[in-house]
Amino acid sequence: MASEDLTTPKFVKFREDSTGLEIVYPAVFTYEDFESARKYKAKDSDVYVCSYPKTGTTWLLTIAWLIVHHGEEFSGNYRDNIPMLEFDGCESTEAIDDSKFPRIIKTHFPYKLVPKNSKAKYLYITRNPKDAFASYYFHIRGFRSPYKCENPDLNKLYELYMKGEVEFGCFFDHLKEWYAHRNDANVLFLLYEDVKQDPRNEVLKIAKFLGDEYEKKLKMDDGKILENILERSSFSHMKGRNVWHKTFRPENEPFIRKGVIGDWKNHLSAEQADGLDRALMEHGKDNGISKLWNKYAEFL
Ligand code: PPS
Repeated sequence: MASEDLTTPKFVKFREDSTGLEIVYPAVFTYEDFESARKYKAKDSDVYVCSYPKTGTTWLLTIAWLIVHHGEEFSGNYRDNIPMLEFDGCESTEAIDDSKFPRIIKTHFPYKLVPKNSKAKYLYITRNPKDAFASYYFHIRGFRSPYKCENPDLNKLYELYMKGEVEFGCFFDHLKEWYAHRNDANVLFLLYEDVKQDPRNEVLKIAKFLGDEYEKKLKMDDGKILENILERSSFSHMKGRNVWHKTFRPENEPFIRKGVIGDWKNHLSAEQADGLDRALMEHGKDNGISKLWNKYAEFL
């Protein structure tokens, strides 16, 4: 019997019969997980944090949580407070109390699969694909069992990534779909790099988008709430909290890992970096996504 390849992560593809829509999940998930997520009905008050994997989701979730809770952190594990729709499903998402504060929901679903409500708010964050890919490699090193991959190989992962044969499909398709909705009244489109460069400005922008009441609150009391939010969403503070998937990952593979712009230079070959640059240009020909990171050219 051929021995199992433990260097390549494994995925499963699901197809929804009623719509024909397809989605790729890490290998351990089932069609029932997907089906359950698709049953969730978006509420007026919901705040969605939407993204392709490894683009700053957890950071944006933390910022959104802090804004909505006036600077107070959640207690306990983060996924007990913030459901991930596609993995936790409808029931667990509905079980999160939203009687006092809006429910904050994490999702990597592409635009067409996210539950829609014209009153709900949708934050989308993206990050340059070279850093997103490098971060994804470390993600799989930390979560080996969901991908049935004991010894992930960066080169093999790169091949799958370039073909879009990884969870939630192709980075560029995901970005293009959401980018087309960047000017919708209830969508705020953000760059990881902008949050990194000027967190104060981006936090204020997010608060204003979530509602005037949040923006006003941030400025009250000599800006004390704003300062708390900036401190509690900083990389060093978040890294120090033992609330991120604490039971799953080995000590030496932290989920809050490095948090910088340009770390891909330490991990990707010149060919791999070129390949991702060219893919961005190709996919961005007619829509503007290829220019998103022009102002960060010195780092990228
Ligand atoms: S996931 O698994 O898809 O939800 O991952 P995601 O949260 O989208 O991305 C993880 C990367 O974001 C970095 N991160 C941060 N960077 C800067 N500041 C803060 N506060 C912060 N919090 C998380 C995290 O370290 C991952 O990036 P890398 O490059 O791997 O360090």
